[in-house]
Amino acid sequence: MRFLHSADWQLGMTRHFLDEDAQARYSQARIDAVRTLARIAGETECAFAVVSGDVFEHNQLDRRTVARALDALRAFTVPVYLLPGNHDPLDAASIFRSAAFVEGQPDGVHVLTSRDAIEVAPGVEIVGVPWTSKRPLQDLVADTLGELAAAPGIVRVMVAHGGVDVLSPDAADPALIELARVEAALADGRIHYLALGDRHSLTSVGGSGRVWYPGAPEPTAFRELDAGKALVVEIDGERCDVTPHTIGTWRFVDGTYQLDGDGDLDGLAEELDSMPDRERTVLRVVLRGTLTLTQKARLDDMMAQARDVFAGVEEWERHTDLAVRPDDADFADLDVAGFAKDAVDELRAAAAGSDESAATARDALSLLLRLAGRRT
Ligand SMILES: [Mn+2]
Repeated sequence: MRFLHSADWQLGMTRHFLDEDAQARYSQARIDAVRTLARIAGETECAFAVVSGDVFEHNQLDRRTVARALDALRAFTVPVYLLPGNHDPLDAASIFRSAAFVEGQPDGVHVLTSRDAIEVAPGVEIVGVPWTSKRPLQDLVADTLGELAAAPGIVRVMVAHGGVDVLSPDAADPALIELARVEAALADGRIHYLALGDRHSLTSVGGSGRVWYPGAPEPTAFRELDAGKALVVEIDGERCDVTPHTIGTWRFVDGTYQLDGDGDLDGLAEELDSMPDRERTVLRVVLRGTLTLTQKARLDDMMAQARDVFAGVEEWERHTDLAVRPDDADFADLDVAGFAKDAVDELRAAAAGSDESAATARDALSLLLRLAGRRT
């Protein structure tokens, strides 16, 4: 018995560091990911697919986003079971009850609206644990396990959402899933797999090999460790084999660069040029070191060019520590005269200080050098 386990699609998500054009490509990639999941479910001969919560970014999305999601879901040739999570809880305003969803819902797409066991194939049951609010006040998985009895001959997959106590630093959260209870239920045969969602990084929880977060199918943030995957789970008697498949096409890349001269800038330029899939890569850079004004102008040019080709380039201000030191050589062959030369001399005098106006003067000189076309 084989099935596909995905989660955390969060369709409709926007990212502040993407411009309009990159955001459109990112949204499309996330819809395409749904079709990739459908293809993999077919190719690996899965009996069904589960999405363990947070299918949608929130409950108030425009009709078009819902319609496009449902259109992509039509690509599945096996039944798909969607679980409401904390982003899209099954409350009064649930997106799963919206006209856009209900009118467009394909036949094979089901929403897990209750904790009742559903027979999805001969001898196979799903037990969903839907979120009905954004902040449950108890461990919903423990509650549901308490209502279950082992059913000999039935393979049971529980589909749930949220943090697990052994991984969460926030012990005060009453909704945390207690892993010990889950492992007891696996041991006595009440369930055979717990399909979780919420963490965007692929994660196996505990020692059973039967409790997994597949992670988001496309990465959504820099801190994620192993996003862009989905799982094909095969349960056969005592065996449970879990195989990750790569779905995602976008990358979030962190880089820290020590820049103390032209050699370091050459290295940075080479690294940016050799990165693959730049139009689908969001870069976050931490810049450290000391550059002359001319070198800073060259760096600004490089970053401007990178912004043109990468999906996004963020300078991580909080960790950036880049000093700019005007150097006589910066101005040696700057060909200005008259009032322009007077302005340069005034700015150079102002730039020597350490206050805010000195920083402004250095920025102005750096821009002047850039505009004057200096490169070395
Ligand atoms: Mn979540």
